[in-house]
Amino acid sequence: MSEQAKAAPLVGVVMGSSSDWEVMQHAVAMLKDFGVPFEAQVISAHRMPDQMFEYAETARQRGLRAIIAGAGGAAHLPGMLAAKTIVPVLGVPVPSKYLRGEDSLLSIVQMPKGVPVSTFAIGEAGAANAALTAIAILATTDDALAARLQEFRAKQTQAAQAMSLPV
Ligand code: RP5
Repeated sequence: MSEQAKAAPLVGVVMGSSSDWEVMQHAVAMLKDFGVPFEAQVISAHRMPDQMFEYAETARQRGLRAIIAGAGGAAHLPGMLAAKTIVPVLGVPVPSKYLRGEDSLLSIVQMPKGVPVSTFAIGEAGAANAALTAIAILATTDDALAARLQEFRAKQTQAAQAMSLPV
């Protein structure tokens, strides 16, 4: 088992169904790349409401510093988690079958005032960026992680500067 897998998780990645994994794996991949200890599991708001509440209620005492929650359709998982914890909840709208995730986006982003969910883009970019935001939160008190995040950004700058066009 890797050191990362053995360490107490700092970020929780949850999703409403295993069908969300195709998108949510991009959050997990980013956390792995940065060496951030995480846990990942299916927690369904409407199929596992009691476990969802328990997860949120115990998140802070278990040491989680951010929760990345992905869901599709009537995507109430991030909002309901946020209702039960003060750990920052980062919501990822997963593309849905009929409305392509616009339903997921609107149901996650439109939280009433007082219980925020930080909401990201639909799909892969949102999952990766939610992880990068969790990393940025952790980096406020972790200089080594902050340096890795700076390096990540610098590589993107270099890649953009090296781009050429066929003209
Ligand atoms: C939501 O319903 C899940 O987050 C998923 O995006 C969607 C469909 O779930 P499955 O029917 O594929 O299990 O709860």
